[in-house]
Amino acid sequence: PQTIRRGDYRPPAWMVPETRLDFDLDPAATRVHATLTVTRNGADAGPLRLDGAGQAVQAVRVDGVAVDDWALEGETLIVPLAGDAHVVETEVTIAPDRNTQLMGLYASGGILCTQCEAEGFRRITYFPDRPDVLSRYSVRMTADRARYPVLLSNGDPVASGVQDDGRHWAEWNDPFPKPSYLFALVAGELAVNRGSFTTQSGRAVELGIWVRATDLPRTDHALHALKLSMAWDERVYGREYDLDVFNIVAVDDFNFGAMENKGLNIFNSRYILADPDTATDYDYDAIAAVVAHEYFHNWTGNRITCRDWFQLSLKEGFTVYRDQSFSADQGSAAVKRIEDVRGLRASQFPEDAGPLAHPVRPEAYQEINNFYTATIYNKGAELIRMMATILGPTDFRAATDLYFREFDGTAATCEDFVRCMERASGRDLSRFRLWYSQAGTPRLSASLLHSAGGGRATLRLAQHVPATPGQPIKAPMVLPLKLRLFGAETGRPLTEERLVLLDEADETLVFEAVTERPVLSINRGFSAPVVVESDRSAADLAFLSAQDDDPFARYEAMQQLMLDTLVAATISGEDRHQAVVDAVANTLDDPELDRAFVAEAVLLPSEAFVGDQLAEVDPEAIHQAREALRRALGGALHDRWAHLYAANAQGGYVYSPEAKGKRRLRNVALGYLAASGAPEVGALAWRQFEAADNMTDRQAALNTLANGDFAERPAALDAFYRRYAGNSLVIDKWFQTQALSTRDDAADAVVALARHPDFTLANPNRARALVGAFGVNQRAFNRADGAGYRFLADQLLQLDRLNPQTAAKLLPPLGRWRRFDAPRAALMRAELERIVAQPGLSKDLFEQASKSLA
Ligand code: B3K
Ligand code: ZN
Repeated sequence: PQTIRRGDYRPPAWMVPETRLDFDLDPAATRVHATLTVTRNGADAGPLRLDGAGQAVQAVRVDGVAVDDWALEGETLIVPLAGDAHVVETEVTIAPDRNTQLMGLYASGGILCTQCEAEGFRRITYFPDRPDVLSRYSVRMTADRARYPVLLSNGDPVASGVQDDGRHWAEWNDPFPKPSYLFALVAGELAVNRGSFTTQSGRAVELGIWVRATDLPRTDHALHALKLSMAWDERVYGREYDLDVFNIVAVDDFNFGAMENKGLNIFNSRYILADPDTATDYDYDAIAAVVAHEYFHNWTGNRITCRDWFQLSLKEGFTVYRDQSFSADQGSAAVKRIEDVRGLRASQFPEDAGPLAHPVRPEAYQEINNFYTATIYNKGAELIRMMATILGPTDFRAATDLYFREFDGTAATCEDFVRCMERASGRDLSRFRLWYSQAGTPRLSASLLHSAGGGRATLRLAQHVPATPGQPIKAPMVLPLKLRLFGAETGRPLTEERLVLLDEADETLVFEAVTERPVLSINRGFSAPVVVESDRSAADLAFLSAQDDDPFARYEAMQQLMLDTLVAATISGEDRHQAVVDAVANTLDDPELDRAFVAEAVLLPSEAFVGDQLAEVDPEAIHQAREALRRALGGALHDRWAHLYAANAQGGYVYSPEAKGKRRLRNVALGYLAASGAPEVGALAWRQFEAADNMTDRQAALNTLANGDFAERPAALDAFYRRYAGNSLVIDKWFQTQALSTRDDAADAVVALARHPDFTLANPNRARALVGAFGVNQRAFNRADGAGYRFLADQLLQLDRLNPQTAAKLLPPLGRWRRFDAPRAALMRAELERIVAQPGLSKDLFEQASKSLA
């Protein structure tokens, strides 16, 4: 496959100011007639080159006259043009019902819909399918009126009519020039939940959430989240919506979470549909976050788009930062930060430490769909957050205002964004830019010395950025570190919080008048996305977990204490449980703390995260060590868990930060009760399972029962399956719970579930629920005999024939072989080699598998 390089960027030879699309919709054969007004861009004398994929050219006309001097170069249509401005028409036929890749125009449960980012538009019609060609679109759709009563596209509806052959048509106009990846259409039998929003300048916007009629009762939460997002973006960034309508459509088959098409977002139904009986608190939060994310793209992505795909984090990193800030404002900002860091550590840190590591602004790719990664999204968001921290709120807002003013209507670069940050603040971010070009998670070591007599404390900081593929040597980065010292004896803060910008390999900070032994609180709020290695003792960590005034630092101290304990137990079998038990008891006994925070703080780090701390992952030893600590916590604090379980029971279901916090803590307590081995737990969990008036509690009870050996286990799995038969989003949970099982038989159960009549690789949510979840079940996936590796490779090879993009997304667990013992590494490599050798493999899967072998 061909490698595309960032340095090879050239401006387009032709622009397309106007695009007219005429669709004659039919699932088996849709005719697409495209009329492009093209103008030569600069001095380039070359022909017009239009990207295509999979369709056959039926006709080409230039300025109204049929021509036959066009040629195909691979799938690129080359049309020679004499002058500098022409009208070029093409006609093609495509088959949405045979589109299993779910890119371009496809059918999902009888609905015709599109997904064009990154390069799906070329599967619909011939076009310069690159983000820096902005065009004004007008779209006409004609379709069977009974099967496709609703016809939607970008922008505003302008006309519609009925024909006497049973078909009808609609025309939509989008006044804002946009790249082809933001094109969308939807045709289907859809019901709508309507709302309205009046913008700060008084524009009335008609909102619509379109779903199957039976799903309509589950759309209020999404609609509410949309209104909150619109108001938030006005208040926090001064960004107003710019069309008269904003539509969202939910479909069941979708490669990603959702898509920000201008004025017509298309969503995976799992990020729209919710009611208490079928969606957990986690689902509710994720829906609000994704609705906000896609809405925020209207400014960060659509009004200002990306010049080329290497700049993807320009829109994704910034938009994730924006949706994280939005969610933080809806409830506990501290808990939101904890969740985001947990996510970063679970997905981005391993990526940055493995064979697929790449900078936030990559240098090269074979398949751009492989670069919609945690690095581009979540590390990208951390970069924006660091700049916001360095600039402070006033300058950061001035900088984003400048960015919106200056780049509105253009296709911009990450460099353009950083320059706005510099210009508005007067700061020099030259060295900060390394965050865009250097991959790898920096490691920061911090050691604090105190000379009791002189009252002086010395903090030595040293950073190191590990080598990553193609980048053996790294320069020191700019790390914004929030830190503070506390007195070990009095518990009082000894300093104010300080923001230190570390930009050398090492640096020493001196604090005077430190009259008692200081304890270091560092990287408060997770101000820099780094790994901190400090020499803080268990006692100091326990102290911080109880005393630090920064809630994130408090959580972090507890996590570090737990991690140190688990690492020691894994390596040498050492039992240091008591320190953790005491610290957890302390946290549980603090009545001032938010319930949701307590629930997060007392959870043990995942097995995978423990593995990330070790030179070589021993999945079995880690599992045993973690289970032993869970048992110890469960047993030693049994009465507290039982008390919390009872005290946090609630009457009727409410969705509010307080109610969520109580549910969360109560379910964490249930988990620890189960770990304690207390005999009453099976019955307790079963009662909760049966009596629950919401999915959060029902699924938590199911997880508890499904992970253990309880007599109630088979009945719970069976009852859950029967109760929700036909609701595919809930059946996904049923598969996922079993794929994440901590039981000894998890791998065998997963292999069997892949033969369950409800399992299909054709639906990405279902594939992710079983195959994706299994890949992150460290112990089961890495079973010593390689059964997990073989299963994943088998599934990927099958899925690749249907949907390469989703297959490639599920591959990374196989690429972690360097982290394991030689026998496991050999088994993983053998599966990767089997994948690479497969004839007809997609370039998506080839790129990920071959890089994973290197
Ligand atoms: N921009 C889309 C991602 C499309 C993924 C294509 N491989 C969703 C989002 O980030 O909002
Ligand atoms: Zn996005």
